[in-house]
Amino acid sequence: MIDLHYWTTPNGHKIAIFLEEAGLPYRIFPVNIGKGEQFKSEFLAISPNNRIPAIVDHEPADGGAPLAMFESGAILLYLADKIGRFIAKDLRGRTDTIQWLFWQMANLGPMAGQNNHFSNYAVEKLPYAIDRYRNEVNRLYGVLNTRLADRPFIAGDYSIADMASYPWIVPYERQGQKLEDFPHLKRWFEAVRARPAVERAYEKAKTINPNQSGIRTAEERAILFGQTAASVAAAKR
Ligand SMILES: N[C@@H](CCC(=O)N[C@@H](CS)C(=O)NCC(=O)O)C(=O)O
Repeated sequence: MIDLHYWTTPNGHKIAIFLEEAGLPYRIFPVNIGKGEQFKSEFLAISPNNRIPAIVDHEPADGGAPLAMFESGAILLYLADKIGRFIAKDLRGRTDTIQWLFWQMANLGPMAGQNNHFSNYAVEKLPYAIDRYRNEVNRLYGVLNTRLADRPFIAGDYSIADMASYPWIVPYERQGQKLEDFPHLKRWFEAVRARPAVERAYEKAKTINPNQSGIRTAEERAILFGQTAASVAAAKR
């Protein structure tokens, strides 16, 4: 049994998609990040960066105590290795999958996150910041589009690299991007979206958090956008 500590955001969707694809038994522990539940001491004990997602694997391969993990890329890699699926077994295929997984973690996710912040959440509309991140996301969508020109999925076969990137393409409109400009990305996006496991993951999200609008209340904004080291230190006391 896997415990998934989760909220209905792109990084959360990645792991829900994996678990649905894998058919592994799992239970969801919602962590409402708008309400500050990421600062609860039980959650910080498994995710010290106060971010979802995190997992606890109650049956790790070494037969030892339950194993807790945070960081979605590390979790995807761990789970893929655990079941021997969604990552190529040969050296070159495995390396390819891992490098595109890291590409998502270091580029597409953080840049899309900042793009969303400055375009949709920042009270002060800063043209420099908005342009900077929208352009960078546009560049990254272009990188993915080129990558997908001559293969069905990011690392050839469907893999954790696709599960990591897909949730960051879903909000392409909020990202100020047009899928029509990226035909290979669009074809891939539609293929991943049509997978029954992906559909199930997003359906489950709606039951956990019916408010998928992305609109934040003043209370949520204070919790999410005003964090300093003191926020975590205060939570640990
Ligand atoms: N690199 C981390 C990023 C996780 C992350 O940013 N999670 C967001 C939701 S998508 C979160 O938990 N935010 C809570 C907060 O900002 O306090 C990962 O991929 O797991």
